[in-house]
Formats: sequence, structure tokens, C-alpha cells
Amino acid sequence: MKKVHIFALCGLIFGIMACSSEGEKHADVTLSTVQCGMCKKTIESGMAKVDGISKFDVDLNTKVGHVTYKASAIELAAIEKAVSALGYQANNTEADPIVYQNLPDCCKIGGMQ
Ligand SMILES: [Cu+2]
Repeated sequence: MKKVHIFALCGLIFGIMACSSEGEKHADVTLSTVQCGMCKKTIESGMAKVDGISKFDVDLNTKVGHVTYKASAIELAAIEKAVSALGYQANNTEADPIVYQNLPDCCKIGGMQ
């Protein structure tokens, strides 16, 4: 009950934008190398283990990751690094080549050795 009350109060006084800037932030991460549902699963389950990230949804059609994270706990650059460590490119951060090598064949694209 108290939590609901604080949220309502925050919304009334500061507005939703001010609230979210203090807590959770949303960003879109371009995932240009995702191929299939397995990629989606790999990234979503991998990112779920990263501190500060509360949600990471991969949209396979647009190849965009919708991430919700705590700005006080993690930066976007660190999120990109975490995606890279799973073997996928995130924005301009290239995939870790060794991890990429070990991805299932269906998750690989041409152009990377
Ligand atoms: Cu895949």
C-alpha cells in the first residue's frame, strides 16, 4: 500500500518523466546481427542476469532490443558490452568474436569470420 501511495505522489508532484529519470530508464539498442528465435532467447536470458537491467525485450522484426534499466546501476555502454559478451553486436559495439564463434550456426551471419 505504501509503495502505491509513494508512486502516486511522485506522479502527481514531479510528473512521470521526473520519476523515471530517477529510477528506470528505457533505451533502444540496435541488434543488427540477431537472426532467429534462439538469438532472442540467448540475449533475453543472458541480459536478465545483468545487474541493473530489469527488462530486455528483443524484437526480431526490427532487430531492436528494448531495454529497461536502472540508470544509477548501469550505463548504456555497459549494456552494449554485456550484449557483446553474449556474441551479438549492440549499436556500434561489435560482438565478442570468440563468443560469436560458439553461437549455433543459425545465429551466425555472413561477414564475420
Ligand atoms: Cu539465432
